[in-house]
Amino acid sequence: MNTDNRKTCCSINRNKVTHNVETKEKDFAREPLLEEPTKTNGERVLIPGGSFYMGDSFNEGFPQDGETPVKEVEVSPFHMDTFAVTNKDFSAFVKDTGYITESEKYGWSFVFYQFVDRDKVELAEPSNHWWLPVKDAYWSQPEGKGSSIEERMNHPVVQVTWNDAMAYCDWAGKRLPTEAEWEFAARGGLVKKRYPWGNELTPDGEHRCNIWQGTFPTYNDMSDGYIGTAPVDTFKPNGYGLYNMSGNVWEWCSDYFDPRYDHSKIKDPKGPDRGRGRSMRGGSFLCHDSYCNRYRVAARNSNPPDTSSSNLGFRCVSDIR
Ligand SMILES: [Ca+2]
Ligand SMILES: [Ca+2]
Ligand SMILES: [Cu+2]
Repeated sequence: MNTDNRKTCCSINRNKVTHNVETKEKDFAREPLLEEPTKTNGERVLIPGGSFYMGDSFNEGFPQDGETPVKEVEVSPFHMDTFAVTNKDFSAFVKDTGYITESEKYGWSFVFYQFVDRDKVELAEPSNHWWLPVKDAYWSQPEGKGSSIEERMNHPVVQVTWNDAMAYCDWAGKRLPTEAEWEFAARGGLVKKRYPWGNELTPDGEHRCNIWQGTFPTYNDMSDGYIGTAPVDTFKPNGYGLYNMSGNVWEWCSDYFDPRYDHSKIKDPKGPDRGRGRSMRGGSFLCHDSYCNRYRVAARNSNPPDTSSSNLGFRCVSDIR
């Protein structure tokens, strides 16, 4: 990935270790499927499909990310998991299959520096970045030796690569969403809004997603309640009943990433045929407006398919049969 002048507060890739507005608008508004969605509605929701305006209507993204121009895109109905894949879910997969993740094979993964005790944890190599390559950091010990997911079974699994996510999907009989599906779903039936719930970050002072408050990357005042990951059912869901589409953890998508998003395929676009990385959406608990505002629904990012970090997970979708 070309990261020369991209603000990468909440993403990092393995290759980086070596150095330290339309004239006439159509009415796409639709009624949300659920008036007041609750967690008891099951583990997945029906995303009704239809046409929507994909991309950044505010021109506030990073130009290199390719969030514009806004284009009219149609997606077919599908099911999306209400929550990101949790540590509990991923444990069941590993138990059943004996799957070994890529971080385990590499022997290290990226951890945000504030979660690393440098006296106790060994680095794979020296680093002055806020992303530290930590030895033996992987999904069930996300911050390296001595860390554990025991108290975080209902949090999103992290330290999983795109390839790991694909293996999980295969086991679960599901798949990763395309970028178009992810964005359609994240918008929750709203049209041209900034976040899954509207345009205001904290409507009536209420936090609706897990990002960074304070001064990135030094001081997080945690006014949303979380310094790292939050349980997958934290905050109110969007109009489709989906939790934490914005913030908490980045979510892998199936597409290859290309900043020049193909405008010609307006029905169920699956992204380009090749690319250096795979797309990811939604931002993470490290996003802050001062540095990386990618917790907006239109925001895009990518990583090589073998990269993992402590703020990157995924959520599954399934076709309607
Ligand atoms: Ca937070
Ligand atoms: Ca998310
Ligand atoms: Cu970010």
